[in-house]
Amino acid sequence: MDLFAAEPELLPIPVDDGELYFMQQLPLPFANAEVMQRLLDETVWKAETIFLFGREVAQPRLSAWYGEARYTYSGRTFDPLPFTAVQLEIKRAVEAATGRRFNSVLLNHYRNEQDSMGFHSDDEPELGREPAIASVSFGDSRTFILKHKKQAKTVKIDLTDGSLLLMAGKLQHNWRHGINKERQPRGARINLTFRLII
Ligand SMILES: O=C(O)CCC(=O)C(=O)O
Ligand SMILES: [Mn+2]
Repeated sequence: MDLFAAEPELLPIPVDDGELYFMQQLPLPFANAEVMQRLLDETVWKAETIFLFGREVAQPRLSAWYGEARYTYSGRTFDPLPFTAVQLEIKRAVEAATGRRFNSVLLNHYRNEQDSMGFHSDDEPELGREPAIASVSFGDSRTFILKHKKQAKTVKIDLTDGSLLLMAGKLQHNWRHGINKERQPRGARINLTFRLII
């Protein structure tokens, strides 16, 4: 952390075959704890199910889809709810920080250390060829892991309270990412991934 940095900065994280940027604290008009509480209270959280070896099982996290466009992933289509006021505040801050535009958000609620996200790329056709995906985190930090698809390369980023991670360029094409369960106890974390559905 540079104590003399006057402005919060979106800094590049050097990776091969893609673009990655990180900002320690997204500038927001409310405290992180207040945003977190509103996201917990005002989001219609769902325990979605997936098919695993022919059996229907609950995803190891809660999720919600908001914004202006339908979204299909893992063979299922999700109709959005309209953006809430606090989501619009975060979206505005993310667009100012990144210079990109977004029209949808997937929210994930990791309730404790048992919740996780399997390795995947956000490469659905409706995201376009080189999608920009902006990921904002609140609450307890979790380790975001990127694994290169063709090389034995792994990048780990601690996604702390209030942070912004931007994935862009060919990153989804060449890398997978995910969040593992933790051995040590963890409190709640909410992550919002803003996307532009074309
Ligand atoms: O929780 C995270 O940081 C990752 C979320 C993610 O990869 C996604 O929603 O596609
Ligand atoms: Mn993702």
